[in-house]
Amino acid sequence: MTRVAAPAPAVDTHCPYCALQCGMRLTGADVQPREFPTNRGGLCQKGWTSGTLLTSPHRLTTPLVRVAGELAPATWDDALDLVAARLAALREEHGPDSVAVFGGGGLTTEKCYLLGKFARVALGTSQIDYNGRFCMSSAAAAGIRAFGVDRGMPFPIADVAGADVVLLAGSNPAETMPPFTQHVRNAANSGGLVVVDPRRTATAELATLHLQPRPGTDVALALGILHAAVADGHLRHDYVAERTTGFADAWRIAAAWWPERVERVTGVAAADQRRAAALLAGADRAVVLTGRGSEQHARGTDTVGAWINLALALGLPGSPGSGYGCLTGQGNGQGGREHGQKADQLPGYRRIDDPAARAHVAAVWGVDPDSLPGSGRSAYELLDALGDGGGPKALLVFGSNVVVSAPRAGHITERLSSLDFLVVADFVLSETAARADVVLPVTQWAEEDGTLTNLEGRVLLRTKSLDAPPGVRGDLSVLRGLAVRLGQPARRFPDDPEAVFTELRRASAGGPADYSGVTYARLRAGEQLFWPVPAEDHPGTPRLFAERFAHPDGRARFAAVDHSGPAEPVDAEYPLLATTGRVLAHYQSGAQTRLVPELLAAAPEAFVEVHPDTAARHGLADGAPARVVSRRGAVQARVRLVASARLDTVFLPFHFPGAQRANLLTNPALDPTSRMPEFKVCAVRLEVAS
Ligand SMILES: Nc1nc2c(c(=O)[nH]1)N[C@H]1C(S)=C(S)[C@@H](COP(=O)(O)OP(=O)(O)OC[C@H]3O[C@@H](n4cnc5c(=O)[nH]c(N)nc54)[C@H](O)[C@@H]3O)O[C@H]1N2
Ligand SMILES: Nc1nc2c(c(=O)[nH]1)N[C@H]1C(S)=C(S)[C@@H](COP(=O)(O)OP(=O)(O)OC[C@H]3O[C@@H](n4cnc5c(=O)[nH]c(N)nc54)[C@H](O)[C@@H]3O)O[C@H]1N2
Ligand code: SF4
Ligand SMILES: [Mo]
Repeated sequence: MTRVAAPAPAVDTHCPYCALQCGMRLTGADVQPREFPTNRGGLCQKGWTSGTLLTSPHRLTTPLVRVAGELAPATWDDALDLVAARLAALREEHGPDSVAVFGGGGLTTEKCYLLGKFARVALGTSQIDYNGRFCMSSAAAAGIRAFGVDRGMPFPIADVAGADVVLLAGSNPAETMPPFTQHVRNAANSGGLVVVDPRRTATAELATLHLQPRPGTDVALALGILHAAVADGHLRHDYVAERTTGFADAWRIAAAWWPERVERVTGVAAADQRRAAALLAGADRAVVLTGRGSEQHARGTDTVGAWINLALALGLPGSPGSGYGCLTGQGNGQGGREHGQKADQLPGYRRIDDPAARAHVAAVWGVDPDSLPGSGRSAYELLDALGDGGGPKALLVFGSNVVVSAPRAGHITERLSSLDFLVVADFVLSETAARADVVLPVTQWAEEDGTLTNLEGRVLLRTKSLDAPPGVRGDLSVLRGLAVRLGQPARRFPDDPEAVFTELRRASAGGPADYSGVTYARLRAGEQLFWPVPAEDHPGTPRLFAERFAHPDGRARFAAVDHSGPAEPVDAEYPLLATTGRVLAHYQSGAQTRLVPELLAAAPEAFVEVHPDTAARHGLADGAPARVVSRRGAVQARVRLVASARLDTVFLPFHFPGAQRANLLTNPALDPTSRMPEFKVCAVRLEVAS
């Protein structure tokens, strides 16, 4: 008699990729879109094909250990015993900071939390940071400075949909969050979509007004628009007096940036700056949003501060249907930056140097507060210090592919090679995993429960919908297995996601990102919970600033910011600016999406967008292989002629490996506050490739 397998039940869940966290229904590995406020039934190509990797022959199903230079299959016990023994020996010989941990904003909140606890308690190291430092850190720092708290969008996405004017600075959602473009349709239809991008992107094509500044000049542009708004009588005096501080100092600088002067620096016509100011000021409801284009700069915190200043001068933050927000990027970009995988942070968005925070979290963890290490190095500084850089000798990576995604990637790859010991937990053999001494194969999104916090600050439950293949283990179980081998009591490292979340609720209680009232039961019941949720009977906080801002005086702060421009100027040898970013078909380092046949076919290789006149001056035709060279390295990429490009700027996506890595070029100049590297601008020259 043949056995008929019961049909897999359909499970409502969310996409494994970006922070829009589109709602989808999974039946086995089959994906269908579903109605959810962020996607309203839409999905992008990555979402539609996201089931492919679940059954892909490329996924890892057995631990791998390097033997005589080659990765070879091993048992879990052997692999975990080896990792624990090596880490313990290094710690014994060189101290706890000789072992480092690198996390990711794609990990569920439970994983981020347990990873931070594992580093501080099981390893005792201060050396932990994560890829969100490359993503959200400048917006986070600027948000904390201005508003006293960092929640990317402090209002639900419906407020964007309801706004008549939306200004998008350095964000290209038509490629990075396609279903999001529905939410700016109202603004576009009513003549109020303003897009600030050096490239004429698919998003800029939707705009009423496209401002096309020279990369790295957003501060000047925002000052010019602020200047125009004030000069034309649009300053909201009542709001500024009642709800803010610091306008006079900010204005002292903006007063010197009249639009004609700004035009000379940015290339954006003075009339267009005035038009942007008038559009924003004339709207009933206006929203200013920033993306990585404004933020990934050596002055990214100030750049976001300049856009926030504009929003504050017009009275937007905290006013009904209006506001400022940043568009968080990774699936759990928000939750992943709140619960302790950041070098200076403890769960609940607490500071690791705050004695009260240390005491609270240590009590939850059952350890002595004095045993918790202090603050560690930021992501780039950590990677730069590895091995013979004088820092940690071993690195554990969970959820990042730094060989492709870190700035100055050639140098970082060398640092990784100089480590005594590299461990990578992943479900595919990423370029970073391929260099590891031990690779631990883990479960994927659809094979485990876990929570994520989307770009709105809404906590979501992603529910298990199918069993993992034999041989793989969850990240939580890997951490538990290692912790126990390092001498920790097993109960301190639960591997059940709900048990971890229950502990996290207590650890976050009373902190800025308070999740204590969120429960799996409430999430399963479909409650819409935006943090903070300080009690189980608390409805959550969709809009953060309606009454007051999170500073002790309740007021928002203008930032006294001035234009300074990119860290690396152009010169005769490197006369062009290169900027980097994304295309629709690939996600991040491409570790996942390059293994999905439809996506690889849509975008098979690196390219460099060049203005036809610039290309011609370099003897390059459309489709020609080119070399793009910076002070740090050279990239192979095919020329793509783009008539709307700026003459002084080329663009490369960063999704491709090997010699096609855009990050061979990028400048690791760091923002002084956020420690964000300058991914969005460096000086290059173009050459014909042989
Ligand atoms: N398809 C796809 N979608 C993704 C991702 C992905 O890898 N692929 N990743 C997700 C993640 S983690 C993130 S962080 C988001 C990122 O989402 P976005 O911020 O939309 O993405 P980027 O392409 O990095 O940058 C946006 C734009 O910034 C512009 N830009 C460059 N320099 C400047 C500048 O100086 N000023 C201004 N104003 N603009 C500038 C670029 O031309 C680019 O069009 O996307 C998420 N969604
Ligand atoms: N030049 C340039 N560089 C950039 C950027 C840019 O705009 N320009 N953007 C930066 C930004 S915003 C970001 S966010 C970073 C992202 O860059 P990366 O940090 O490299 O991000 P991913 O490529 O998503 O890598 C995630 C890895 O973790 C694995 N993974 C996914 N989920 C899990 C999980 O649950 N557990 C484990 N153990 N592994 C998992 C994936 O298979 C993949 O190999 O890149 C940054 N680099
Ligand atoms: S927009 Fe983001 S969340 Fe939605 S389907 Fe695409 S990658 Fe997934
Ligand atoms: Mo990101």
